[in-house]
Amino acid sequence: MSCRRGALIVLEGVDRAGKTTQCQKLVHALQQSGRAAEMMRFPDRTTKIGQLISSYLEKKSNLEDHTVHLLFSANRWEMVPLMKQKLEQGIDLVVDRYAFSGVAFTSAKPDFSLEWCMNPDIGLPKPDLVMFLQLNPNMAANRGEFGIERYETSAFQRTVHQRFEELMQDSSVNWKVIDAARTIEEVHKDIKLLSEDIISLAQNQPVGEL
Ligand code: T5A
Ligand code: NA
Repeated sequence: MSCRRGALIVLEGVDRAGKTTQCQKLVHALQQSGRAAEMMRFPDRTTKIGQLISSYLEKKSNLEDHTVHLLFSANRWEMVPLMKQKLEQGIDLVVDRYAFSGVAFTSAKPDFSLEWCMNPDIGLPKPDLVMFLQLNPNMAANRGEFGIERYETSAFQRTVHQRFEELMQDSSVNWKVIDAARTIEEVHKDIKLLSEDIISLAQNQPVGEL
């Protein structure tokens, strides 16, 4: 007897849009309704590659721009066996950032094309649903702790937002835009409904590839 696979659900958005808050609430809600749901996040700062990335983000070290892009991608690839295993076991994965952040952030730097940035992530498990938490970068800047890590400037975040807009044109990815300028509970309600819908659809299809 084969168990039905879990769904791969990703939350994306500019910094401080509320992704981590919403991922945690969604995992909790799915668990409450009897699903085996787990959270993952990228970058996963706990691995050796993740530690290099974390030190870079905290501005404790410098890395060449192509190099750090490939490290972010490698940090996803190193989790793929575990992701596939969990999905096959019927566990829903709620993922805080994924390849789309990778592309949006690096391609916001001068002289990086979307195409070059997308290449290393080709073949990753494809999310069944990507919810983009839409928040004006000026509003994001007013939420806690903005400005400490690398990339946390309003000018850079505005460019990142434009890159996400370009990525959302890709109709081969199941994007949903969520207005993140509302209360935590209002945003959660939408995210939960969309997730429940996709969970029942996803279990009848194999996991795709980016
Ligand atoms: N990056 C990432 C790359 O360059 N390439 C890649 O491949 C990847 C994966 C670190 C950086 O790495 C870059 C992108 C990032 O710059 P991170 O570790 O995910 O990424 O970043 P964090 O700093 O942990 O998270 P964010 O800044 O993105 O914040 P979140 O998760 O969007 O927001 P959250 O939930 O932590 O909330 C922020 C604050 O707002 C409040 C919260 O309580 C909190 O104080 N808040 C709300 N306030 C009002 N109304 C609401 N609805 C609210 N929701 C949350
Ligand atoms: Na976060």
